[in-house]
Amino acid sequence: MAATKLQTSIRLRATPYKSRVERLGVSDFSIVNHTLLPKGFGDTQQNDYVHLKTHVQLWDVGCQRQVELRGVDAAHLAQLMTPRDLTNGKVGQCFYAPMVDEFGGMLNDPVILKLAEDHFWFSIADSDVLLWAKALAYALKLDVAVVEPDVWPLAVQGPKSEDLLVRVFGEEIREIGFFRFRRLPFKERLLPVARSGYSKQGGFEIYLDDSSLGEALWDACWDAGAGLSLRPGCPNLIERIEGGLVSYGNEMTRENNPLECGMEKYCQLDGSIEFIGLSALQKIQKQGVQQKIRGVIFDGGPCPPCSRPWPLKVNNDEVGKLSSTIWSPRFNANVGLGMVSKMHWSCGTEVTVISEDGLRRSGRVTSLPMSDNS
Ligand code: THG
Repeated sequence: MAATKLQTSIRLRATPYKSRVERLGVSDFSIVNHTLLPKGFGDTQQNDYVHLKTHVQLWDVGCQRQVELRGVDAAHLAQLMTPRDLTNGKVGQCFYAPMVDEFGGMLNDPVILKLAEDHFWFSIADSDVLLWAKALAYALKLDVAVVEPDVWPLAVQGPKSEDLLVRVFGEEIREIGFFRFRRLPFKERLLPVARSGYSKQGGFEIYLDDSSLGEALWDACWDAGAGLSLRPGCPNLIERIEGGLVSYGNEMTRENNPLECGMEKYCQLDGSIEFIGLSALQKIQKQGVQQKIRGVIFDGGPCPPCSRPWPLKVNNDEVGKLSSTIWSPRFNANVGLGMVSKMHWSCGTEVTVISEDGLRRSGRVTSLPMSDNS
């Protein structure tokens, strides 16, 4: 069967880096937040994985759109939308934070940037946070502007990221702490540059706030890569699964609560802060959750990435589902992420994975991130 192509349109938004990723041979796209996300440059996930862990990559993650809250009530609205305690946060900090609805169901898992006491960006995963935030601001008559600004993150990931960005922004790059950002000059602008990103290999995210400078920013980073084996890249499925980085819409949806998703540490449930979903989450915490996200390492030869959930079985009983899967060179086995029920979530539990090619593969439950003795 011939491969079908995705037909683009204005509604499926391009990022300011599109001409550059096309020139570098992008071979696959996905859509996140109604925006194109490059998913490959013709090489295998396995080769991209080795490169990411050894060198440095430039990722067009413009699809990580921002929802901006600005005004007197911005801090209040930000706190209403997440169980994570933002009250002692400093300007220049980033917070990985679950967002939940009134039932405690996951709405998103953004990185929140505190730009000023009255100014926040929610750098979102794939759901329409803008509409939820606008509705809350309107219904609660809050004094806050809720907009999607002209901001397009560009990620630099891998062990040589710091050396690369020192060439673009200077030595100050080395002083940025994990999940902190500084505003650094680029072409008459001051761009927030954070030590963060959707990999565990170290790196930075540059929040370009003027799409007309997209090509110039890409080129400045690209040209700085001489001698560093820089390649274009994208979030790598193998590295993400091994690192236990969960993906909204895959590992979790509105059907799940943050306590099932390994986010207890980002949930302040003692009543000291008020947010939408507090009483629901307190009740869930009291009852205890019945499932949690776990890793699974399983055999049976290289499996395809899953396009629907794969059942996990113990003695023919379904005990969970894998929502992301791929072959891992590091473990010389397949790796996956998914919800596993309470009776079977302890590490080392043996499970059978039913992959969509019909095979029954034997595996075991692991903690996250996966470690070499997993
Ligand atoms: N960067 C930015 N925006 C994003 C993502 C990103 N939006 C969408 C998506 N990724 C959101 N999901 C995540 C998931 C995990 C992390 C970041 C965003 C992450 N987690 C750290 C970890 O697991 O090691 C924990 C960080 C902490 O504890 O503070 O980095 O990647 N801008």
